Amino acid sequence: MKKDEHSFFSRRTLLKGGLASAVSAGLLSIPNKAWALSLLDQGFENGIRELVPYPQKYPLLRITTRPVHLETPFSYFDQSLITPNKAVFVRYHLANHPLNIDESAHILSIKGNVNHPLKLSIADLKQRFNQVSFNVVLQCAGNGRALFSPRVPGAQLGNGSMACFKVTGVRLADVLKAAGIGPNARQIKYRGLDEPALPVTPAFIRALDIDKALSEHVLIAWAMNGEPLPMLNGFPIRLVVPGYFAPYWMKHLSEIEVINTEFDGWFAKEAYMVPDTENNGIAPNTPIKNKIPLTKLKVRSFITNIENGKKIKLNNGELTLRGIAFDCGSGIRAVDCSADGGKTWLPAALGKNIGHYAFRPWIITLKQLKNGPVNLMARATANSGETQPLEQPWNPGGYARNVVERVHAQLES
Ligand SMILES: Nc1nc2c(c(=O)[nH]1)N[C@H]1C(S)=C(S)[C@@H](COP(=O)(O)O)O[C@H]1N2
Ligand SMILES: [Mo]
Repeated sequence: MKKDEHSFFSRRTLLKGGLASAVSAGLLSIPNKAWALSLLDQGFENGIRELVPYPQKYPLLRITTRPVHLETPFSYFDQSLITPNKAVFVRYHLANHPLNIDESAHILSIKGNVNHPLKLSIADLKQRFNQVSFNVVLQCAGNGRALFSPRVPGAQLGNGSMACFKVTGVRLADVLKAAGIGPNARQIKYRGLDEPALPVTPAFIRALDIDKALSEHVLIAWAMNGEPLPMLNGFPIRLVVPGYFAPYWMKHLSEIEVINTEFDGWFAKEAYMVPDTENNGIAPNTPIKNKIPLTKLKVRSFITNIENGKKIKLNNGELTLRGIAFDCGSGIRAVDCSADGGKTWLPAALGKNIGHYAFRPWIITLKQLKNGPVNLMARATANSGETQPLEQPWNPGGYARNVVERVHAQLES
């Protein structure tokens, strides 16, 4: 892994933020592997989560085997702002996902309410349309689900089902325009190559409103960090919907249909719905009157250099916190930190902006800390004005967690 973790901070930010003290406290010398291994049990009562090897991947934390669901050990988010392809999490709904695809034979068909239905090869996509690249965050809607209280059913994810990487592809809008969208188009309905293992299981088919589909940042992408997509992350092409949760980001994309109605398949009407309340929360065990689809990412931030539940050596009462923040694309305006359970907050210094849809790094050195147990918190505010709640609104799907996370540490001198 590249040792470029701090190239995102200017020298001045580093001096202000106290990188020097982080180095002398030994925080940067922890080898990634050892740290990853110590994360086997992330301490939220889910038992041990093993690191398992898969093709094109570093060992990742196993959530489920069939379908494959793997999380990124949190230490990777402290290593570099860009998640290496081999460390990017993997999530599937259906056990019959493809493991072998002939790129030269892969066809994307555009059909439905269009003037010219298209069948495009990967070569066609690359040749016929303008290529674009930018950095973007991918996050599973259930990221952090295991931390909901009361507990909710579903894959018990820690917070490692997110990643930030550079995508390269063509605009979906350009492809749809080439097909010529007919009148009264409402949505695109789309799928990938995976199939349900049983006939009773609904296929993973998703839909996106036509306005969003035609917006300039939605891509059909074939590359992640300049390399072909790893098989498990959607080879040879996937949809990229910046600022929206991952269920919109169809992997192994094979078919797009322009429709004049609202798609009402299971994965559009039953899954990924949240209560239509101000914060999408509802009291546990109450019926949901109105549901709406979960679309935009909520603002989040994480401390990446302190592991929950660990003993930390202070340096003359000082402790440097580093981390990341992101939102749905307005960008991060501020990150504030607290070491007293939220009574007082201090502003962190923001690092380099590598794109409004990307992770934004931040750093702060807290001073005059005392020995003993401490509750470390980071709270991000987006340019949109949105900020993170101190209590997590509850919803039955365990979706869209964005509470200010608490990292418990034992400070020692
Ligand atoms: N074809 C296909 N695409 C899919 C899914 C899937 O099950 N099949 N799951 C979605 C969900 S919910 C997530 S979290 C992301 C996971 O992307 P990743 O495996 O590249 O991390 O893929 C999305 N796209
Ligand atoms: Mo997901």
